[in-house]
This record gives sequence, structure tokens and C-alpha cells, in this order.
Amino acid sequence: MKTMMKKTMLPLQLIVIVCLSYGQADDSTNKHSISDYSCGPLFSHFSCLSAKVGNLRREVEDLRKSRNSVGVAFSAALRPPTQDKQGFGNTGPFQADTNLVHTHVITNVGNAFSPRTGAFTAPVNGVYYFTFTSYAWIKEANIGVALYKNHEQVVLVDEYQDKGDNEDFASNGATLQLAKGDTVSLVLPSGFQVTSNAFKNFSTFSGFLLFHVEGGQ
Ligand SMILES: *[C@@H]1O[C@H](CO)[C@@H](O)[C@H](O)[C@H]1NC(C)=O
Ligand SMILES: [Ca+2]
Repeated sequence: MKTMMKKTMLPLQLIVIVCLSYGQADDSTNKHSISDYSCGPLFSHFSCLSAKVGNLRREVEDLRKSRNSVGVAFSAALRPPTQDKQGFGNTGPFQADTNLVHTHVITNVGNAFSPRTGAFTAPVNGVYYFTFTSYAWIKEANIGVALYKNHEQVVLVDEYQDKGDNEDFASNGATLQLAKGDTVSLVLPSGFQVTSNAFKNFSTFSGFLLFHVEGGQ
């Protein structure tokens, strides 16, 4: 008889727990963590378990919210300092390495990219992907663009124009693990040039958060 009781009690327990936890779903002001609930002798077994389930539901809800709040993605295009009739113009060459500021924002979810400084600033510790495409329409000059993490060059493209070929695209990209506050920007190395267009988005810089790393580097 005793063993019979035990067997029928188990599914009943589950039903009661589920019912209680649904009943608690609106109580979102309770901010205890799961470990605060030890089902000690002072609590009745059912209400203790149902409190645990209710708490787990809220934790899952919080996690879901924090994940959704970290949406980070941008694309921006370079614009020329001066332009010809078709809108084309070159940036550089300069004697020193110079920040390339992509002023035309196409997408900037999360506002982590600044069209004023040209730099992306990581809003959270995480792994990000960046890519850039640089255009050249320059006779006998060299196109080159480098991607920097803080003050360190990470990847570079360069193209030495040979005679008879004066139109090229070059691109590169990198997956970077960043700490909150790290910056990523594009640099025009000294002596190089890049072409852009006032209306078309030829030379671009894009990046996005792949995933958040808890307490990461
Ligand atoms: C450049 O990007 C803008 C969006 O910011 C778009 O409206 C426009 O059509 C693009 N230009 C070309 C020529 O693709
Ligand atoms: Ca070439």
C-alpha cells in the first residue's frame, strides 16, 4: 500500500508544481536568485519547489531580455573629400597613416560605430566580425587600407596599380575578440590612396557582434 501511494504521488506532484508556477508567473518583482531557495524543513515541499520553478522562469526571461538588448551591427561607406562630375574622388595619399572615416551610415544598430571618428567601439565583451572593401580608380598609384584593433594593425589590403589596369577592388576581414571599450577602425597607410564616390557605396566598412562572451578578455 505504501509503495502504491508513492507511485501515484509523483505525477500528482508534478501537476501541482506546474499549476503553482503558472499561478506565480506575474510576480516578476521577486529578484532572488535560484540558490536563495534551499528547500529546507521550514518550507512545505510543494510551495518550495513551486517557488524554485517560478524563479527559474524569471531568470530565463531576464536572460532572454539581456540577449536581445545586445544587437550590434553596422555598415558605412566612404565619401570623397572632392569629387569629379560622376562623383568620384580620392582620399590620400598622406605622409602619415591617417584614419579613414566612413561618414555615410547605411546601418548602425546599437550606435557602436561613429561616422564622426570612423571608429567602432565594442559595447560588450564579445566576438565580432569586421570586413571592408576598398575601391581604386587611380592611374599608377597604390591602393591600401588597414584594419586596426585599438593601435595595432590586424589586417591589410594593398594593390599596386600596373599600367593599363587602373580599376580595382580589394577587401579583407577579421574575426576579433574584443573587450568592452576596444575600438576597431580603418587606417589609410601613408603613401596609399582609396577612391570613393559621393553617391555610390564603393568603399565600405561593416561589422557586427557574433556573440557575447561573459566576462571575456
Ligand atoms: C548607398 O546607400 C544608401 C543607403 O544608405 C542607398 O540608399 C543608396 O542607394 C546606395 N547607393 C548606391 C548607388 O548603391
Ligand atoms: Ca592592379
